Amino acid sequence: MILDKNQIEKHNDKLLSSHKRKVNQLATSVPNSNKIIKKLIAFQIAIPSWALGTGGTRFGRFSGGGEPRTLEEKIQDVGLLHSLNQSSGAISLHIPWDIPTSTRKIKSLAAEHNLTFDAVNSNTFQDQAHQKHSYKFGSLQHVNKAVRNQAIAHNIEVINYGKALGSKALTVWLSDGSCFPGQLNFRKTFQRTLESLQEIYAALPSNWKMYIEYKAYEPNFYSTTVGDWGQSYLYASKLGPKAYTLVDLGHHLPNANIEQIVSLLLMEKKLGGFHFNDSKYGDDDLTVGSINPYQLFLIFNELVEGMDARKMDHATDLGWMIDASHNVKDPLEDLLQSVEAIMIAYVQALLVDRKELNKAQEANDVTRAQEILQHAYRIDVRPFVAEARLRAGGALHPLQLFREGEIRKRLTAERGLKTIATGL
Ligand SMILES: [Mn+2]
Repeated sequence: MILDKNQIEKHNDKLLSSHKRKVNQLATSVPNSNKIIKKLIAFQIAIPSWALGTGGTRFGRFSGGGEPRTLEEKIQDVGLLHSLNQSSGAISLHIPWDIPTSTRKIKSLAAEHNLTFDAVNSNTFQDQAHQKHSYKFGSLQHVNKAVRNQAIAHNIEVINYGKALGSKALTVWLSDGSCFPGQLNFRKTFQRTLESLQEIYAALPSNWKMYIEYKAYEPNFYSTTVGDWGQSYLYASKLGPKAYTLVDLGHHLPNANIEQIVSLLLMEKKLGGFHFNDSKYGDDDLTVGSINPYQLFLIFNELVEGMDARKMDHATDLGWMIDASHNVKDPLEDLLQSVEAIMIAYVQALLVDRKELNKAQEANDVTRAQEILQHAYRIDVRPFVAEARLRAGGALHPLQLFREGEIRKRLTAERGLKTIATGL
């Protein structure tokens, strides 16, 4: 389904005068508003193919209507999001869930929707039909070299699909670990995993990055082989300059100071990118900014400060991706909310008075430092985010247009009520 440009224009016309009032008012109290809006237009967030269908839990899954049944339909859904917000210009694929039947056709379909292919993801946390060896006891860590070889070959196959599509990164998330004390020798497990990763790294094109994602627990409940940022950093450092740590916001133990982790990884040139989501308890996969928007702002505060210190390009030097799989919301509505939350946190971080904050920090003025941060956080920056969308050709209020245009109803009419997105 392609959204009619007239529909977006009609929607914008209706909201335009009230929007202009708000954006002008905000611009009077904020310096460099045009520069900020330009940065917002450039900032794109990749949508994962697996977030387009309703997620499930181990207890059940309640699918909605009109979910994408094929890779083509997933691309169309991301195209739809991108036409609404002009900030979702990339899709992140998961192999083998998203193996293209024709890379040429898939590439041209993506181009029609102005989409590029972000990081490709391998999958060695499930056994596939016709797979020779099982990953029940791990993949890249497995005690049997034949199992490790199978997992290595799969990752190289994923790189090859990515090369054909124009991706520039491989994300490796391992469910490898152990459920009981004594099950594994930690040192041997680390060495085996490192050797496997080295073989994959050797197959990486020169202009690619490899993201090593970590996760504290689940599906293993005693140890995880890439369990935290320290372990990921260790692998990434030993692998070489193309290997980076990937931070998934939901993959920490409760109350972890993620912004501090981000700051140090960035300083060490080992932060590769993000999987955005939100959580209250663990890897909850909730909408970005739905539980703890202040934490998201604090993370962006470190990102902007750290990237500027290294003169990095905010839009292109790190990988920005969403990773969520919610159970109760319309997935497209959820993704619109998530992208909006990311944009809001980004602008707020841009509005932090860095000079003043630095002065307060150097003077041990704790109160003043808090005031500076919270001042930026409490500015309602939504008019800037909307203005960026307007200038880029998107909708002033994407969610409203999604509902007014009855987009889900139209998708359901087109695809059916009982559809299940592939891969979930
Ligand atoms: Mn993730």
